Amino acid sequence: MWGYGVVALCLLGVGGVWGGYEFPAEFQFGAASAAFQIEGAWNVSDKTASVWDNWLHRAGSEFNGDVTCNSYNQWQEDVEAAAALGLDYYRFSLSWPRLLPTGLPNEVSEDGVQYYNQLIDGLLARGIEPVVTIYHWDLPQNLQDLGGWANPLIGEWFADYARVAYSKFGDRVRRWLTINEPFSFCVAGYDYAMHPPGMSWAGVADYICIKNVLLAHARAWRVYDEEFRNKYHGKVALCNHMVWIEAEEDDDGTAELVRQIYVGLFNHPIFSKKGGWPPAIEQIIEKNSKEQGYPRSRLPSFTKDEIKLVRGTFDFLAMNHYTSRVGRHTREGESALTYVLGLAEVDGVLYTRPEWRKAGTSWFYIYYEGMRKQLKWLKDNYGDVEILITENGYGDADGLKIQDDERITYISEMLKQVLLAMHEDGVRVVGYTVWSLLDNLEWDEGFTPRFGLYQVDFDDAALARVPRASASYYAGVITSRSAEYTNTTSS
Ligand code: GBH
Repeated sequence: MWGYGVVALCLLGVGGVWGGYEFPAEFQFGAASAAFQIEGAWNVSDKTASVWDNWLHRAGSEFNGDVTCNSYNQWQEDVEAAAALGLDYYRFSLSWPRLLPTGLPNEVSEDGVQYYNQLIDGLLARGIEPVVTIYHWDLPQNLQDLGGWANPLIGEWFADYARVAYSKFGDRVRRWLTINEPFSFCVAGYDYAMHPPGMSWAGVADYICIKNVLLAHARAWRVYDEEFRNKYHGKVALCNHMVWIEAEEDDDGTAELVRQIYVGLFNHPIFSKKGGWPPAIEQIIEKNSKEQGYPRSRLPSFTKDEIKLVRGTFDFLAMNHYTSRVGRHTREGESALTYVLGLAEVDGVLYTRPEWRKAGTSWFYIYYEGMRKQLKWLKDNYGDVEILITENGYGDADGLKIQDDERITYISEMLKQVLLAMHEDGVRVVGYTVWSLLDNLEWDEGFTPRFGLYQVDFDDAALARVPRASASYYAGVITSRSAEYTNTTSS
């Protein structure tokens, strides 16, 4: 089907090394946001505090989410911005404490429901599909006080919350993401205290969090499957962050072990035929734990029933991808530099190559080929699954800036890698989502990193959404089905 376009472009010599492939007509383009990062209105009506409200209200924090983009009141401007791009879908998240003030479903906030009803209906009226993340990190503080993601009951609490979301919005929402990036909150929240709840207990607390997330996702997927699928015919998936782990030439197998930790822990239990933890990692952590004097593995095991509960709980695979690292074994005299999610289990270190340019946030190094390699790895490990790229985008620290050529280059190069993965590696990618529609509150990094296709000046009370050059580039991608970017505007 793509053949004609490819041949034509090659004859014209436009293709370059990436082949000049085009996106098929059914491929979809979207943009994303998350409730805490854009809504503001943190205490209106019956909404209670989330862990992020409280985390950024602590003494010494120079910013908070009280207003941010004020999307709670200015959501119509977000819909207009999405419509101006010609998006097929807009991915946003529901705020748990806005919908369920106690965290539990005994009370459902009418104002909360009305807010999301308006947004969903507003999108549909402009022909934009709402793709809804049920949980994007803003846990009700009430539930955190009971242990949050470390309390095994969170699986029931989350499934109850998901049931409310499906029953209120499932008539109009056909694609659901249960939980956004457990890697991020289980690691930044439990390994090194950069996110709430602010623990630093790598190798114990992070693993408990991950196991509970998998069970919570699985229960929520099964609620949809058993109670809503026949009526609404929608799709549900867990949404995972994936850092591509590149191997050195003399790699001794460590890089693949790190992949099985960074991506495998979150995906193997769901997508592999057998289910459960990646076997190699499970064995290594059990052995390490026993040698360290623990009575059993620090990686909590799954019972047979839990393996069955989690296995197969997907309708597609949702991947957020931004950046890559090289992973290798520590060298003689070098101690493990980081103990971040299990690296120490395999004596691994991560670093970046000098040619991988750093973008505008601490963790963001650019390696375009990582996108293609990560997609291919997913196919090799989990088979021919439908993949939706639920986030990719470019964060700069350049302040207000309309002519954002670096962002355009990044998106364009990443889209070329997606096309290569689809055409040359046969990976079934069905859509691509830019993070983010708007500049917003970048969690612990405040308002400095900017990811928006639309600029927002947070010092201006109007909080106008102003399209950047990347917005018109992306609108062009959507109509032309091509990733090509010709820089004609700047010198
Ligand atoms: C995603 O996180 C999030 O889903 C989204 O909300 C966010 O705004 C967007 O991407 C852009 O960042 O210890 O230095 O790694 C991307 C992955 C994982 C990057 C957590 C920041 C914590 C700081 N993030 N990580 S660090």
